[in-house]
Amino acid sequence: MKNFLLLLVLGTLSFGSPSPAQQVEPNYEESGVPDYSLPDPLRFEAGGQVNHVEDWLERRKELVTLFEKHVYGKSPDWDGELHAETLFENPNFLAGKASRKGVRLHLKRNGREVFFDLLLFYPNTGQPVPAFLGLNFYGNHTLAGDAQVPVTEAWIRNNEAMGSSGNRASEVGRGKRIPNWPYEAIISRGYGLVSLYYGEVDPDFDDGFRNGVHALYPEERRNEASWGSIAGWAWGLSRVMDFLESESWVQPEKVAVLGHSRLGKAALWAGAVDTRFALVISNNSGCGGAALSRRKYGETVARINRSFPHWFAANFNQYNENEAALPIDQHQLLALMAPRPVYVASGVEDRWADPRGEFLSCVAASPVYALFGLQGMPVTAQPPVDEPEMGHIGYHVRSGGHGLLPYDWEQYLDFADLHF
Ligand code: GTR
Repeated sequence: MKNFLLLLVLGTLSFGSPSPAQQVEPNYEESGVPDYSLPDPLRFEAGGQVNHVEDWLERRKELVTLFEKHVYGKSPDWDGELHAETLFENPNFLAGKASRKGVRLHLKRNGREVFFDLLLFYPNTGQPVPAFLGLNFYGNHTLAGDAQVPVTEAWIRNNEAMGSSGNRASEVGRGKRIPNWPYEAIISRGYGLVSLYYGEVDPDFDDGFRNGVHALYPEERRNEASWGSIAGWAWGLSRVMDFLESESWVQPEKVAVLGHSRLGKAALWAGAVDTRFALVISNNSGCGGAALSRRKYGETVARINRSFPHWFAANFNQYNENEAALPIDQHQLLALMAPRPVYVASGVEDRWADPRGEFLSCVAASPVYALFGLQGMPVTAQPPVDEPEMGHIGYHVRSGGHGLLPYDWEQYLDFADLHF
């Protein structure tokens, strides 16, 4: 009898039916997209229409609070000390056309310290210039062909091509990401570029939020709406902005924040909570970024929460297989940029990120721009491949797959020219 019971228990454990999310294959068919209706960005939770910009500013606060509570988690206010240490400086970069420097930002709070390294490039025009700011995936040395930029010592994802193993980076990755960060082209167009390694801001693994910038707030009692890693990366971008406000080469009122993929999600959240970012760019950010969650196309809320439990607030799990219950959807995240320009880019083969859902999000955010008398997304039908559309919301679907490519940068530079 005992053995029989044991077998029964084991049987339930090993042969128990998988949860619905494990069974479901990602949907890549338009016909498989459920019927859905999107929450209205211009309607207060209690009802009542947003008719004026003043109403929107109230509604905006309500939306930020909803995204904090249900999606990204609430980041703490920064009440520590920021100290910038110059690591190296080369005023004769690119045959004297530009400067490049390395700066270590030390964040100190209540006896604790976290630091991350910035790599800055800017044209030697003698005038302050606009700039792009973005987190990178594999360390600042991947944006440099020479040894002046040290290899990051922080935790890193293992990747053979980038030469990282045992969660440590190596010289193998040096310069490998220059094509994704074409600083020469950016500089020749009159812009600066600031990049930093995201793993120095918050290592990308589930450690119970003890390391990275979370470690600066040990007194924080975590709850279902506490900040996850995406919010941590976004918070780090705001600290870089604090620093840039004191830099003489840059026009701090013309800083565009940009990110690819998970870092595109972080760039959007940074732009939503910190209005100092004058322009916001999402490159292939997909689920939890620019794509509409309710479409359940490609990556879904359930998939992303199970694969990356540390990215979002714990509350976001309530919406696994339950997107219709979300009080927000991602078009409202784009709307939080208004009236500032925002650009969303997809890759046509990057179906996991739902290119069409990213485009529809731009369309559904546009009424908020209209409230400001601005044109958001100029078209309502998804433009053909490699034909960008630029209103105050920009969009393109590029040929090819998931990646931050020179083609994407050309559009971002044009979009910045248009608006700066
Ligand atoms: C994927 C994840 C996406 C995207 C991507 C990336 O594994 O499912 O949401 O963020 O990683 O960051 O490259």
